[in-house]
Amino acid sequence: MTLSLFEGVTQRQAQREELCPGATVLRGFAIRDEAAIFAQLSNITTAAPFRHMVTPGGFRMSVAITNCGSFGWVTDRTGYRYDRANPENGKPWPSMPDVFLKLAQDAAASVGFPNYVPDACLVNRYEPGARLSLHQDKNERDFNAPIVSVSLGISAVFLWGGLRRGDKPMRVQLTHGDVMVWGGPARLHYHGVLPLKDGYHPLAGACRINLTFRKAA
Ligand code: MD3
Ligand code: FE
Repeated sequence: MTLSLFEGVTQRQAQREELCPGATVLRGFAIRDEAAIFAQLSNITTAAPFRHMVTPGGFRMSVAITNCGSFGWVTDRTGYRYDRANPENGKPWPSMPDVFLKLAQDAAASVGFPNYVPDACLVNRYEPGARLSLHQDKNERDFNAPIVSVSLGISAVFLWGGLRRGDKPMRVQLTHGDVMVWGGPARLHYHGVLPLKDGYHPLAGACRINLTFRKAA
């Protein structure tokens, strides 16, 4: 059966959820590129393997990370920052694949952020038990640019808080292919991820991968 134009439109709207002004979930938006994304991830992680970085407080992050793009997010005992070089080998991060850039730009444009040019893509890998405690992303120079995040692999529960750490967060299930755009008034909200449960995804295996696109410089 073919959908009428009206049904097609309603269906498209239903896949978009606004968590609050400036924060929108686009359900399944990345499915169209899933094969190309995993092919590129394999190249990226061969050149710049995932590793567990240490926070300024001396804790090993349960989430393993790597980056692509002109800048990569790094942490060590001296602090959090964006760096052009991978501290592991001193080399520049792998460049941002066209399919990543196009996906991030299309997602941003579809919720009202045209001309988005991210220069950093942080790749997070969660294995069962890995979590991200509530935090704000404020190492970027320009808070006017949105952040775009792409969830892949096993589903996770995302915590979406307010502007103060103590604001009670809402829980949002994020599944493979979901893309979120965070900008404007949502840009500095606290957020985190609950410990990942066991699971399996045919493309990602027993983990969750999250890409976050940022304008760092
Ligand atoms: C809301 N990553 O890398 S993505 C992070 O699922 C991070 O790996 C989580 O938080 C993850 O910093 C969440 C969604 C996300 C990313 C950045 C944001 C939400 C955000 C920045 C500002 C507000
Ligand atoms: Fe974050």
